[in-house]
Amino acid sequence: MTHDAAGRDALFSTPLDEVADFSFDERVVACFPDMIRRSVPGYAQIISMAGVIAARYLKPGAQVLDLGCSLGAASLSICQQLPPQHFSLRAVDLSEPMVTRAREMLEQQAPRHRIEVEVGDIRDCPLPAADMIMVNFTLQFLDPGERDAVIDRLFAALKPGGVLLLSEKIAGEPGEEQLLIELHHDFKRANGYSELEISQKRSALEEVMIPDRLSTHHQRLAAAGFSRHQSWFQYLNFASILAFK
Ligand code: GEK
Repeated sequence: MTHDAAGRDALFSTPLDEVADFSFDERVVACFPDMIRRSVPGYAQIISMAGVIAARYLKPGAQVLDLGCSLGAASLSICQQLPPQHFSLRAVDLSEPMVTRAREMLEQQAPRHRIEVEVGDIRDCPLPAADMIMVNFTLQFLDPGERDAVIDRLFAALKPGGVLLLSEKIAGEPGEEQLLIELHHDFKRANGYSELEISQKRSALEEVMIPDRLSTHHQRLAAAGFSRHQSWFQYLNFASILAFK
C-alpha cells in the first residue's frame, strides 16, 4: 500500500527487499501533503511565513519564482496574502506528476492569480529577473557539488534588493548531529510513523539527500554575493534562511 483514500503516506509501511532511491513519482504526489507535514518539522510554519514575507517585501508588479514547487504550497501562501494584480509567479519542478497536480490545485485555489507552473530543473531552467525566489527544501536534493553554481544562478536572477527564501534539512554542527537526528525520528514516531517506515525512508533518502551544515549555507550565500543572509527559523534539523541581494 502506498497511501489510503485520505492520502495518508504509507509508502514505507511494508517491508521491502531492497529499498529503492526516493523519487517524486505519482505515488509520492498522492500522499505528498500528508508526508511532508508529518516528516518535516516546521513545514507548516515556513509555508505560512512565505506569504507573510512576500507581503513585507513585494511591491506591485513583482515577479516571484518558486523552484522545486512540489504542489505549490509556498506559492499558494503568497496568493493568500497578496491580491492577483500585485505579482506574477513562475513555479518550477523537475517532477512531471508534481507539476500536473500543482497546476490543478493552484487553478482551483487561486484562479485569478497570475501563475505559470512548468516542468524544469533548478540547475538550468530559464530564470526571469525576480524580486523574490523561494527554494523551499529543494537544494538538498542536488548533488552537493552542484549547489554553489545554483546559488550563483539565483543571485544573478534576483533584482537588486530582491530576497531569497531558502529552507533546507541541515546537518548538525560537530557534536550536535546525533541529538537532532534522534529527536527528528521521535518527531516522526509521534506523528504516527513506525520504526520500519522511519528506517526504510532513511535508506531511500540516503543517496539522494545529503544535507549541508547551516554554516555551509551561509558561506555559500556570502560567496555568491548576498549582502545579508540571516537564519530566521530552525526546528530540529530543518532551517530556513532569508538572503538579500
Ligand atoms: C513546498 N517546495 O511544498 N529541479 C527542480 N525541482 C527539483 C529538483 C531539480 N533539480 N530536484 C528535486 N526537485 C515544496 C517542497 S519537496 C521537499 C519541495 C521534500 C523537486 C522534487 O521534484 C520535489 O517536488 C521538490 O523538489 C522537493 O514548499 O519532499 O522534502
